[in-house]
Amino acid sequence: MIEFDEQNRKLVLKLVYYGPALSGKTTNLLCLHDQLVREGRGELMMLDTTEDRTIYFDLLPFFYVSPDGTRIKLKVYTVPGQVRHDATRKAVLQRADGVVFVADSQVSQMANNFSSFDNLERNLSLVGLDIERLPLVIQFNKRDLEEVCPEEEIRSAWAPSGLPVVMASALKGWGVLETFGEVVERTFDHVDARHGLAARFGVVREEFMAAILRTT
Ligand SMILES: Nc1nc2c(ncn2[C@@H]2O[C@H](COP(=O)(O)OP(=O)(O)OP(=O)(O)O)[C@@H](O)[C@H]2O)c(=O)[nH]1
Ligand SMILES: [Mg+2]
Repeated sequence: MIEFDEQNRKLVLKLVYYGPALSGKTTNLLCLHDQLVREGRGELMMLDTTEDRTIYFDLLPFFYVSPDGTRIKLKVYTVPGQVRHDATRKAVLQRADGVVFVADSQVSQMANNFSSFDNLERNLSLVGLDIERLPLVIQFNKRDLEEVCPEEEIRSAWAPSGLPVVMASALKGWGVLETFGEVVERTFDHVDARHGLAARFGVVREEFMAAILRTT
């Protein structure tokens, strides 16, 4: 849920990268950190990571100041995917304004993707968020690998959900910006429709998107 400070014209939006263990959530943030310009982008904080596994969360902040001085902070988190860290996942998911579900495209990982998505649905409802209304983007990562589920199969399986599905390789650096752009755009529109970002705060969507997505 968006944090407002109307008097100081400051808002904070929270985005969460969710998904099974080792699907590439942290790699997505590393890639965003590399590809997006330094100006407006904070440093990537990797909290309590052992052997490349996220134990608590990773956080990458972005800052935007509109021409008339409204400040928007975008906090991008990842959750730990390992099954045993469910309490942490739930804590990180609280008050999310938008979610990216990072699935692992490998055929061998399809069951893990399903159970992680079930876990997302359950945790969203436990923290009082409605999956039907929350901005949600699906990413199928690791497309560079051999044994992956065919794209057409994935697209037809997800078509009934109406959710955007992006193919990616966070390791190679493609599909990551597209995924991020989709979730930022949807989140902006969702918050704008409910709270009037444009009308109340004078924030112009195109300017905001262009500033956030500037690449090096
Ligand atoms: N081939 C390939 N490997 C990837 C890709 N993305 C991530 N990986 C690798 O997969 C492993 C796990 O990546 P992470 O980004 O740490 O995964 P995670 O989802 O953050 O994992 P947890 O923090 O344990 O939930 C690492 O060895 C990455 O280099 C990809 O697109 N292709
Ligand atoms: Mg991680």
